[in-house]
Amino acid sequence: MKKISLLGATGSIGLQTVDVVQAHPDHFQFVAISLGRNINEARKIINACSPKLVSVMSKEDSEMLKAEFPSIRFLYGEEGLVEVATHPDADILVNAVLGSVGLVPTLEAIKIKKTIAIANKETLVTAGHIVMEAAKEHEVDILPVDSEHSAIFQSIQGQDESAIDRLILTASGGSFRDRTREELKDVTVQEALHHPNWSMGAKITIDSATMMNKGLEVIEAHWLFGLPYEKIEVLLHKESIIHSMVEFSDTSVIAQLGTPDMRIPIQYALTYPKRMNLPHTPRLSLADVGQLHFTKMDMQRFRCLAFAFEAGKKGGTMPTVLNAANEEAVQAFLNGHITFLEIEDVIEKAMMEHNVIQNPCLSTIKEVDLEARKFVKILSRVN
Ligand code: MN3
Repeated sequence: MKKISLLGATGSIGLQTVDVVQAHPDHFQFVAISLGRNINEARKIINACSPKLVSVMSKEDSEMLKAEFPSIRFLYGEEGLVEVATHPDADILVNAVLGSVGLVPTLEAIKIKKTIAIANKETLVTAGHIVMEAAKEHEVDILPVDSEHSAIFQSIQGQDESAIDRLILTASGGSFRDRTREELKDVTVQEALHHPNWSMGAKITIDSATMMNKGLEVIEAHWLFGLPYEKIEVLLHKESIIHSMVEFSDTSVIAQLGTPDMRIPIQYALTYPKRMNLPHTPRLSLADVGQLHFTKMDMQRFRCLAFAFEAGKKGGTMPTVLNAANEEAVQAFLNGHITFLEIEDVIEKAMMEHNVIQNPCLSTIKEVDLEARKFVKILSRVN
């Protein structure tokens, strides 16, 4: 029986993690979960999984739930997240929380040698140097949950890692793959929220349409697999069947394929290095798929991807600015304050404005994050 702590239980990855755990009640058990404000969903998960500890965002919600479930311990806020992440009974922490709140709990879990399954992009994008160093120091595995990184991770099992020449991350292209920049000028929030292959939350769906999601994944891949940005490539692959590939020095390429279903990489992180059946996911039929398509990425068309490579190469605090500016810009777009293409403009301006600080500590990262957000808010006429 593997005991699991889960940060971000009611998000898209969180709910699919609950799904995987419920599909294998003899193998997996939740001991602690955290969630934000979705109390109705929380009740369902608590009833189905009976964790020992639940952390929510507000004190009021924690008190209300405590009255309903007296045998369960309830906490709230940042302290609650750390308690969930470091629960003594857990074997593995699944970090599926949105935003930078996942960082400190993850570092605390690493310190007490919990295996980390990471789906929270900000943790590696903003503090990859700190997280990977801590993981090395405490001999902790950081297991990828995102489909691209899981594909790379699966492709390098048993391989000579010193012979890796290139990581090739595939990108579906998001909701606007086939549109020109001219055609992107007036797109609506509704159009942007419609993703052809994956069903995800609003923020990541917009990030897929701008290609920022892939950009953040490039930075994550750099930290997870320790390769320079020159050895990381993105390839447009609209079917989302090949989830990513690795090229070795003898020119061999190993790829991981599968039905686009996030429960596959989530489950692999939970069962690693073993595998288990996944009852409700349809098997991949390449005969039905028929054709797979690949196109070189156009960096002028997808400017956010170019920004991410630039931020990654500049290093230090620049990825924090990229991420914070993007979060605020996406929010401003969703709220109707800026247009779709202005997301790119404000990120570019925020990056131009910033003087990189190399090897930042947590408090510097936090400061830079707040500054970049403030800058974007003013720029996008929110304040
Ligand atoms: Mn992905």
